[in-house]
Amino acid sequence: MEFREIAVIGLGYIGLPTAIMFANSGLKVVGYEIRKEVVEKINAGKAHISEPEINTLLNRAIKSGNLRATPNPAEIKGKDAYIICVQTPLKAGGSPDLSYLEDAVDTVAMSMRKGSLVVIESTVPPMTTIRMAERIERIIGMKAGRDFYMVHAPERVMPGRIFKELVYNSRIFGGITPESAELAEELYRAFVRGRVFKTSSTVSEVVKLMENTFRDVNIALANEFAFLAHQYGVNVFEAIELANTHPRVRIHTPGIGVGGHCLPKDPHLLLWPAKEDFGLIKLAREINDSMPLFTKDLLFSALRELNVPPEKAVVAVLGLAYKGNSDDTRNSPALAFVEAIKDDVAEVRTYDPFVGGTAGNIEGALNGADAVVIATDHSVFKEINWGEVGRLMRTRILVDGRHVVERPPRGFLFKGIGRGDL
Ligand code: SAJ
Repeated sequence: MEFREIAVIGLGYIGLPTAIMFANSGLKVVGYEIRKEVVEKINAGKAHISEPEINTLLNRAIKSGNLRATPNPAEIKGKDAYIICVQTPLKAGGSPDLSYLEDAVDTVAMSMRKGSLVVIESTVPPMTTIRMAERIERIIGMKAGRDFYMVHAPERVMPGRIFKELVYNSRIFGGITPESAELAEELYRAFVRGRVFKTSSTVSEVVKLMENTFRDVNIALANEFAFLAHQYGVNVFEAIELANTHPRVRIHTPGIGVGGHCLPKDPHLLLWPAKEDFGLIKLAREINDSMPLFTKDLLFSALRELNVPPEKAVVAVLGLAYKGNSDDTRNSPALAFVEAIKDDVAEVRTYDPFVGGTAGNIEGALNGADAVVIATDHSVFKEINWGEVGRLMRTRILVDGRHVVERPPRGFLFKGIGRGDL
């Protein structure tokens, strides 16, 4: 089938870049987005997410007439393909909230035509794509795999490199039928240069969740190594660097915690439909979620060492984003850390060059402070002249939650996650 006109449902971190790539590859793309303020910004050529190159590429897509956004479902009728990129957050109890996905699938069911290809890019629990195909069958009476095609096509892009990775990363297309996967490859070859692998929709769903669960469990292992390093009096980063000289060892980086919209959530999605599991994946989640409190212990041990009563302490937190050089604070361990200390110290000041904070700059955050805690590995924090800014502080305590500082600056009482050597 020749793909000429498609609709992208949900213009967020993944949907908008994906819609732009298809539009700039020559397809006519209508982006369906329920947030009217987002629709207006996009049609004015202004992206609501920060990603290198996005405004240039968005403007090209809008000016060419190949992309427009709309909140009106009537404008996505009869398309060749529908790409669903909506969020699949967790509910308070840890179970997935698939309501956004179900609403999107219902909208597509009422818009699609015979022969349409429906693609779910969202990260979903295993067996969801099949269930959504059955949902469409019930709504419009067509037969999945015969009258319409359905695929799970997970994304693997890293914020900050989305446009490059959309083109060059390998992709997996999991079809409810082999023909569905073939059609997905034909559609995405409009811009995908990476290798393409085709499989079933359930294998594709499990693969995506395994990728992020693998990462989350390995970060938890690195965090446990850091915990042990404090007891053995070693620098865990030196040990990791040496261990990683082994050709088949790749130990991850310990830190203040695991944030973002993927790793804290995906292990729960992977386990959700399972009747039982061994407990390793859940325990890894608990270890990673405990790291802000581990960092709080480092801070309070430093305050004790210098006889600074916590209730009198002014603490500056540098970094609020969940990862370096990002403005995304979703599930950020830095925010969890601020929450964990704010009722036990006199004052918490925050500064993040990408997010903002209570202080307008580093000096404002550190002036008169007793302690500074690095909670995000923004590159700019690697350039801080601690000799200079230290002079602004009342007491000079530095706690490094993201292995930003290699050598403890003179005149500071330094504590770092995994720095058992100090
Ligand atoms: N982190 C560590 N130690 C590490 C690596 C990361 O503490 O060694 C922390 C980071 O600081 C951050 C969190 O974990 O708080 C997540 O970091 P991340 O680098 O995994 O970033 P994400 O969540 O933006 O991207 C991941 C990526 N998945 C993998 O690398 C397997 C990305 O490719 C996925 O597309 C994305 O999840 C997603 O959308 O699923």
